[in-house]
Amino acid sequence: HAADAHRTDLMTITRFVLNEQSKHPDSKGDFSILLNNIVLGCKFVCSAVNKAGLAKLIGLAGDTNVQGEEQKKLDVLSNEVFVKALISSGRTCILVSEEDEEATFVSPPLRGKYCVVFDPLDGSSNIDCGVSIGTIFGIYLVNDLEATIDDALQPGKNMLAAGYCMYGSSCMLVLSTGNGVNGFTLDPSLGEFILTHPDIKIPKTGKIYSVNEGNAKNWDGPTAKYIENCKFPKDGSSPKSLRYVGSMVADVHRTLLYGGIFLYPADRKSPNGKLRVLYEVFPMSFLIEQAGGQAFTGKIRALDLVPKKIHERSPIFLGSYEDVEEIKELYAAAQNQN
Ligand code: P6P
Repeated sequence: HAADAHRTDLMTITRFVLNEQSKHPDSKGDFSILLNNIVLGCKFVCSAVNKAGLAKLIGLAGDTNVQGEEQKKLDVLSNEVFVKALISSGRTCILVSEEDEEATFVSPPLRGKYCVVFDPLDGSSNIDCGVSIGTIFGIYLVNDLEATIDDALQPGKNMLAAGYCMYGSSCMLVLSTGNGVNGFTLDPSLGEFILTHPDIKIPKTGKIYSVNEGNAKNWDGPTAKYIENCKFPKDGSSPKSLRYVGSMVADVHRTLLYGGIFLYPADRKSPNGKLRVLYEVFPMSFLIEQAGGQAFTGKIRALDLVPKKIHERSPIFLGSYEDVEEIKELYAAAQNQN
């Protein structure tokens, strides 16, 4: 009856989070309440994204966000939903969103002890063509509730939890609270995320590299050499395949499940790369490390970075342990030559 038990013993994300909580006897459940509000936000956005084409939500909201990108209605909607869900949880004191130039400070009585950094709808330029997009989030503990912006500028290694929700052919939430990585798939008929990918481990090496080859002329030496090796392996092995969606959640999700490496390097055009430290680089690096992989900035371990600004960017190389090790060696060799 094991198979039946599996089918009828539904491990919902709510149950999973409460099980995690029971491992911390002194916990009062604040973290579980916070996570459940994030899950609620993901369910809402999943529904809105799936209806977008019909609900004419697609199209420009007219405004532009702090990144100077045209803001689409779903961006605005998703951001509002997450900000409200996080504040109403009564467990946050600072919110940093990709969509908001300034951090949001939560005042009493709804103030709590967590800082949440998030991109409510990453990859949103892909909304109109139906490519998978996603929400990315990370959670820090804040010791002094009279929080300042410095409480949001913590190194990624301080994160208590990180995750993403991918809105694609199915809606999948991938989460780590520091004890490995688990994947939950939304069952729309139940309105529940069900554990479908327990204890995800990234393969030690992969046959896929994921980068925007259109930036090749701007790459530095080590990146150019690494990509060259992917295409023309010196050891006579077969070349790697290129897979690049252009939506970070989709590219990282595939890397996590199939192995390989995702790269958004620095280049002459963007010396700090394009991806944002707090709510893209850190959460994805946290997950990849928890799954047994590595995340590297070209100089240091990504999670050791200490951001100075909430919308700071960083180059990122993340994925299978051995693949990232190769590019680390190329950067170290270049460093030694200088
Ligand atoms: P490029 C989407 O706009 C995004 O922020 C990430 O989701 C994605 O990985 C990256 O930008 C794609 O950037 O320059 O390759 O189009």
